[in-house]
Amino acid sequence: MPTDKFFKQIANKVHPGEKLVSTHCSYCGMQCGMNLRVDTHSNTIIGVEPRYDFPVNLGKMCPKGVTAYQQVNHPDRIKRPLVRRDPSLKGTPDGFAEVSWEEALTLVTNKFKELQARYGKDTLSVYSGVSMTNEKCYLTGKFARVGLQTRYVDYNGRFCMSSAAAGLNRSLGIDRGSTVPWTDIHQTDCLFIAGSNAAECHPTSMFRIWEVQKRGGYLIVADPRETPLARRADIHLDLRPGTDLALANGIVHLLIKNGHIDEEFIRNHTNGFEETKELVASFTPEYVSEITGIAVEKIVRAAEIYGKAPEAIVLFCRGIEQQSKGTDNVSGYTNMALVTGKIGRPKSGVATLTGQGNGQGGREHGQKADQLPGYRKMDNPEHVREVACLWGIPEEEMPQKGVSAYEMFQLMLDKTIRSMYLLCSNPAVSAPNQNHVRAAMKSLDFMVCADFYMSESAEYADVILPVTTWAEDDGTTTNLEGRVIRHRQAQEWYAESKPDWWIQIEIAKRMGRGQYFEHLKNPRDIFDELRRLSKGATADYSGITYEKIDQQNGVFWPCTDDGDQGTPHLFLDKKFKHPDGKAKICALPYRPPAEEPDDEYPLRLTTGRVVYHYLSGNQTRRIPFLKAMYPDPLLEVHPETAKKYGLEHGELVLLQTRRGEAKYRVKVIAAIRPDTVFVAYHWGKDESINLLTNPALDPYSRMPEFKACAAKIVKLPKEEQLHG
Ligand SMILES: Nc1nc2c(c(=O)[nH]1)N[C@H]1C(S)=C(S)[C@@H](COP(=O)(O)OP(=O)(O)OC[C@H]3O[C@@H](n4cnc5c(=O)[nH]c(N)nc54)[C@H](O)[C@@H]3O)O[C@H]1N2
Ligand SMILES: Nc1nc2c(c(=O)[nH]1)N[C@H]1C(S)=C(S)[C@@H](COP(=O)(O)OP(=O)(O)OC[C@H]3O[C@@H](n4cnc5c(=O)[nH]c(N)nc54)[C@H](O)[C@@H]3O)O[C@H]1N2
Ligand code: SF4
Ligand SMILES: [Mo]
Repeated sequence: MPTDKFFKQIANKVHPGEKLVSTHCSYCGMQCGMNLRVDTHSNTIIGVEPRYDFPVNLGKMCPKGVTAYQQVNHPDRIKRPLVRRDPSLKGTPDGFAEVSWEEALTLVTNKFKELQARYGKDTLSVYSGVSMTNEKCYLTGKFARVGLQTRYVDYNGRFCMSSAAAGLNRSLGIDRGSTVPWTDIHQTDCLFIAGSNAAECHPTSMFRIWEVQKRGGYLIVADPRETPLARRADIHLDLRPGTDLALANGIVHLLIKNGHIDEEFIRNHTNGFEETKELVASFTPEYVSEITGIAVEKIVRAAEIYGKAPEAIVLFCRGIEQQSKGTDNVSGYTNMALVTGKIGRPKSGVATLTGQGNGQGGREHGQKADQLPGYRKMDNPEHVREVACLWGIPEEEMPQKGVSAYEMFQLMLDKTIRSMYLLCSNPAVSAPNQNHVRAAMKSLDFMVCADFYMSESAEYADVILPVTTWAEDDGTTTNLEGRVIRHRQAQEWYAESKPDWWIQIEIAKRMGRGQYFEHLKNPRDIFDELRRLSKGATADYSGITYEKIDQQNGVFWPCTDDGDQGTPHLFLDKKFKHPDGKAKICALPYRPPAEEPDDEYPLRLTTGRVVYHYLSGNQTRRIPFLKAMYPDPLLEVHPETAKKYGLEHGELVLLQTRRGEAKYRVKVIAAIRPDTVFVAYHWGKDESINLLTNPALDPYSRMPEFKACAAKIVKLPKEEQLHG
């Protein structure tokens, strides 16, 4: 692996006719470094090349990354604001007319004011996402609470990182996704990876993962499917969906039994060991095998390898987090590191693989219903006072905390919420229990959607506001390591589109709240405000500047003053972030998924991703190469199960759960458990697997159970086969 001298930035290098703009991929939390190639005659983006000078990806990119630039000048871009003229066409892309920004913004603010006058301030809601810069995420929280003065703001991270956040906060007292920088990953002796399809979802991590094995280290993977990662693993723990907590407890049981624990570390730096020891006592390999379906020997061997490894990193992802006990799963796997003391030093620790590009930064700056910038809490009066003071609003004007993303849709159905400002998310594909969510959006009195393409959700809007893409604006994101990095504008704002921050400031002004927003003229102003506000808070960015990011190739938070270089490794001083400085080993009783298979719905359905598409698919289903590689969703079924139901590869079938149904073509594949089926969720309308998923929420994180519910396959008559 290269040394620092290779990491020379070549931003804005110009040759006649072409310049390179150093930036980062728009998609996943890896935030791979790349240069956008810009034609200087037309000032348009014409291509991309990976950056070798960014230490995370070292010149590597995945199929989504290398085609991401094709989004920017795509013919499907929305060019001007759209206003719905025909309400009867709600739920379709038709019935809109192009209008000027002035007309659109006047309509939006008049409607907002009218609804608030009739039904109170909280009748408005803001539903956001984190494929946006820190500047935009921060401003969105302020826009909702200060600009629109509503309590109802939440975001798609509820469906993504909320269990990781709740679990890490509970165990370690802080939620910075990774306790180590990514440059540690390949240097460890054992990687224990649970619920991650990294080869498809964080592909540029793979060279580091393989490197561990090349160096003689071990790879252990817990996943109901034999993903590319699992296939190469030394041990594949092929568990039943939704049974992770039993596995985690079982491994901790064995670590204790085999004496692979660090008693001094436990004594000096943790609480909760005795209760946990007692709780896991019954989680013998035999009992765990019964619950999870994993062979006893594999469980025993996995615990032995992790226990004996001098250095080890536990990695987890949505496979364990998107469950109604996702928070417990996170704390359960984190217990492994805490009882062995394999945390708080280089090459050992825990990390969640953050999903969206700014999934880390976006969850720190106050878009969440119960949270304020810097990771401050709304139920802490001191935090509320500090932020109100910094925003310059009277403390009593600070709205109360709201409800989580899925719960907002429930409030729409009962008319508590009558309007939504939606940006950077496509819940008509991504939220669970779609029948309910689509009905909620349809029931709104007035809906605004800010997007650069028409989306399944935008079809429910009354006004669509065209926004710039990631490549047309400056700003920062925080990658899966906790490293704050810079995105740079490579092209002028497309057609009449505007950045999200510009739109929110304009709306705030028209709502009579301009005094709190007018001083913010560009992303840098917003970053400076965010920085100031974060001072002294958990996610402290106060020492981070755009210049320092350039000099250091990114800055890891916390970074508390000008002289601070940032914090790549957390807890080197063994000080965890609970008030007593100790981490919490959690005693977590096992409970099954909210819905278990039965006679009527005998299969376990789990959902996730494929390498070619991103989230709701609204960005990737338009890119010719990606679409060609994976045009439609497929139902993965084990050959034994296919035989049992008489299914052929390629056959169209009906998949049903208690909440809904959809038709899929069968992909017969041995790389899945016979009792489990899998569908990727990147498609909308009738193909959406979220018509079927279970909205059972985790009690702490309010995360829905995307990863486990009961389903059945119904064969379709021959005639339907031909037409489907
Ligand atoms: N190509 C691609 N890459 C992406 C994204 C994308 O949409 N497409 N999205 C990004 C985002 S936002 C996210 S959140 C991440 C998600 O990244 P991942 O979490 O890696 O992706 P998923 O496919 O949702 O699920 C991961 C694995 O969990 C397994 N799994 C299912 N149920 C269980 C279970 O009960 N226990 C365990 N242990 N495993 C289980 C699945 O079989 C799957 O292989 O990816 C990011 N990267
Ligand atoms: N069944 C099932 N469902 C899931 C999951 C699962 O594993 N299984 N995973 C969940 C997870 S982890 C996630 S992260 C969610 C994601 O779900 P969504 O948030 O719905 O996903 P996206 O496709 O990213 O939606 C982003 C939308 O905003 C637009 N957009 C992109 N950038 C910007 C911007 O800067 N500004 C504005 N205004 N718009 C922008 C895009 O065009 C797109 O229409 O899905 C969740 N849903
Ligand atoms: S791994 Fe993630 S950040 Fe890197 S190129 Fe692929 S999608 Fe983009
Ligand atoms: Mo995600």
